[in-house]
Amino acid sequence: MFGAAPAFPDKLHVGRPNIGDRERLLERVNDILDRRWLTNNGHYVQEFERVIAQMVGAKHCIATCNGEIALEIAIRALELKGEVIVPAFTFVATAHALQWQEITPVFADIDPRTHLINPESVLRLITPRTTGIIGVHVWGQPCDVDALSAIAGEHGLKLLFDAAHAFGCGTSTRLAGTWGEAEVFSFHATKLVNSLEGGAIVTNNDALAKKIRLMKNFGFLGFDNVGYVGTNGKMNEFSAAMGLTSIESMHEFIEHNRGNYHSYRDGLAAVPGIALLEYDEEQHVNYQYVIAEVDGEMSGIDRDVLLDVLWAENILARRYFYPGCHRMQPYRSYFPNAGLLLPETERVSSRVLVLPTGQTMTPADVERVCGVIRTAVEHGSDITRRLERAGKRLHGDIVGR
Ligand code: T4K
Repeated sequence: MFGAAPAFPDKLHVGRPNIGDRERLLERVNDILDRRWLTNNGHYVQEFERVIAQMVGAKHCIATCNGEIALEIAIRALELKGEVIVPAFTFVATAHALQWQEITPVFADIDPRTHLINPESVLRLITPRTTGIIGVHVWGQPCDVDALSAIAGEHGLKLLFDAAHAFGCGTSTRLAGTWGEAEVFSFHATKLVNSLEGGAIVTNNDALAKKIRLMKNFGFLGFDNVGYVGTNGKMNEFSAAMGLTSIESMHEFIEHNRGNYHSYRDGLAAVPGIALLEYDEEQHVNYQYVIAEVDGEMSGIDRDVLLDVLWAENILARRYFYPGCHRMQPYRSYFPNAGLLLPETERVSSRVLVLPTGQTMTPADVERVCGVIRTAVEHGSDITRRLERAGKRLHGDIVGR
């Protein structure tokens, strides 16, 4: 979010929240008000934690106020320091969670096919100062967990996963939630399952879970007894009620997303230079992200021009994770030449366009988006010339970025 929230109800957005059963949610909200227990490890937070732990097969789940704070707490509880290797192609929260604690994020490159951290790139970045690796299950696809675990094991590094996108995702036999020392989910409004704002740390490590639980509650060991430097990372009861209600509709959300993904695939199949990221449908996929890669030469239209066309048509596609964390501050100043070591991140982040999906997108909406893309590609060079003449960047101008 940047500046004031733009309210565009008539527009097709990436990130429009999925809403579960309203009646059920309101019942829970009323119950919370009746109980007069609004936060601090309340009834619904405990239930939310139990449901998640059971679902993903982890021994412990600690709910938090958001995914970023969950990452910070997990990083601190794991005692990471010095340098930690993360992909450059991720939401900036992954890097900031380290930098906020004066740990240097060292940026690894990605596999251009999956957009996931490349273990060979990780290997090349290990130094005596490295203490950990954070793999990110980008778009919900599981990282190459075996390769990352082997590297972490050989070099004595802690392995943490940012599973912000990956709730309900995994391989064919295992959901994200039990890999590495711990995994972190986000339940932000834009995620498949949302608790308005929210996150969770899941782990099988008893001692780590205990420490995280204390850290997210100011370090309190008991009344008037503080044992750690803690923070306030607690989830409130309304968020947990929303999260539980959202989980109950999760399979409907996934089915809806799956339908949208296949409609996009059909609608864009014959468009030159536009390729959708292929999910491995043998795996658990939540289809929360529809990722198009725009090859400007083949399509005759640059990704950013196509984005402008979509915005002009009230289709608010996004360029996640442009321009890559290494090109954002403060990292750009710290590592001005990082791009030289990140060729795939540079290329992928200049081509990716995230298209709207989720419960609010109907088949007709998806067809409309595909139609605009088909027309834009057909008239690519003409549109580019006109936009240049007008000197206007629509999507940038509207949100002020
Ligand atoms: N790690 C990874 C890999 C992540 O992707 C994220 C978050 C995190 C860690 C951190 O987790 P959290 O601390 O957020 O729990 C959005 C989300 O805010 C963010 O959660 C998400 N990743 C990221 C990929 O996307 P912005 O800055 O793009 O948000 P914004 O305000 O521009 O909204 C995105 C779209 O959603 C817009 O089209 C508007 C629409 N929207 C948004 C909200 C909040 C709605 O239609 N309704 C809404 O209520 O970051």
